[in-house]
Amino acid sequence: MNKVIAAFAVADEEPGTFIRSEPYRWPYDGDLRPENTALIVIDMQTDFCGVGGYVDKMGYDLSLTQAPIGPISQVLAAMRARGFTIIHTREGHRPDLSDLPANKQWRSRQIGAGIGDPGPCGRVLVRGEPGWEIIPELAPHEGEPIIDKPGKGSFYATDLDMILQRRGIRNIVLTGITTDVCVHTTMRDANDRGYECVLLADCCAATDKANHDAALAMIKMQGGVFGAVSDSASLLEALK
Ligand code: C5J
Repeated sequence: MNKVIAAFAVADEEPGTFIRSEPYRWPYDGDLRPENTALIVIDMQTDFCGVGGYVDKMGYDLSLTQAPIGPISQVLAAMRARGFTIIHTREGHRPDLSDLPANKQWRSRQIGAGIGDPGPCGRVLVRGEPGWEIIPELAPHEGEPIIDKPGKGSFYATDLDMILQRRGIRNIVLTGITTDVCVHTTMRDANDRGYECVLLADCCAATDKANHDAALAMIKMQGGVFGAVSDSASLLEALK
């Protein structure tokens, strides 16, 4: 990580718990506790990182979207052990496709991965199909909410905001795939809703490395226009 700000130089002077991140140490006020902070793991489904899934059918390099699996596992274990709220999301559509916009289906067919069409992992991005399942390595534990979303953002047409509000969550740690699409859409929306967000760079990936890098750069503009960017090692260090 370049240009790490002097997070720990002032950490002794200001009370609180902070994660080393850019462009500011996160959260902004040091109020980081299991009671007010959630980890969201976005769309770690076979369709986005497994052989025969949606991303594979589109012809993208699966090693990119598989890379965050290890770092997310570590963060999940550490945050679970400390009692943080853990939330998983899945992108997918009803089997009758009544929640699939016609233009989304049309575009997916142009690139050879028609949503709702049969594929090696069942019907592409359809709820209940093998490809739609969260990968076993990151399987949700009993009691961890799973948000089923028809779109890219995790708030649109879901009860995510209600669940976060009921639990008193105000900080969100974002992980998952893909950085530039579902993770970014969720982060932008969460930021507008007043949540304090950090994205863990090595716990996210895009189908194109340049898009991943650009998505990180966008967050860091304007003093952290959508929040901050950190990584798994910095989070684990702060939780020690
Ligand atoms: C995409 C996602 N990329 N989970 N979905 O279509 O980012």
